[in-house]
Amino acid sequence: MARAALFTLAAAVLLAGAMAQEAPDPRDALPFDEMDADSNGVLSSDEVKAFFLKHITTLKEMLKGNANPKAQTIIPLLESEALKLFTDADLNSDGDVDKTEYEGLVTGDAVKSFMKVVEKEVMALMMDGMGEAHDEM
Ligand SMILES: [Ca+2]
Ligand SMILES: [Ca+2]
Repeated sequence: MARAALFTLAAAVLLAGAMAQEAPDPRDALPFDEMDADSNGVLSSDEVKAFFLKHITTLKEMLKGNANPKAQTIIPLLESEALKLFTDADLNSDGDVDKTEYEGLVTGDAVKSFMKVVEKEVMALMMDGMGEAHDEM
């Protein structure tokens, strides 16, 4: 299950990249409606955290036992980078990311470079982890 969920995330990121070479659409990886858990039209930092925690927990399970030292450092890195993206996106600093601010985020460059890092690092670790997993079994 965990593996399937992470594949969904990775696939969404990769698919977004594959669909539009230079311009992957971050909306596919960060669906506003899914992140807006209470459907009030704005993303609170708690909702953003919950969204990433859900995916990061999955990622943690995937990388458990991964011998690559990066497997241990990538989680807090992704977590802080992701939260920073949303802190930066909150242009009027009211603590929430509204639809306009979200549009600014998903059309900006910061989220694109973040997605590139996720794509590259996570996929590399997953490939690595699969080899390790077979060795351990
Ligand atoms: Ca909300
Ligand atoms: Ca705001």
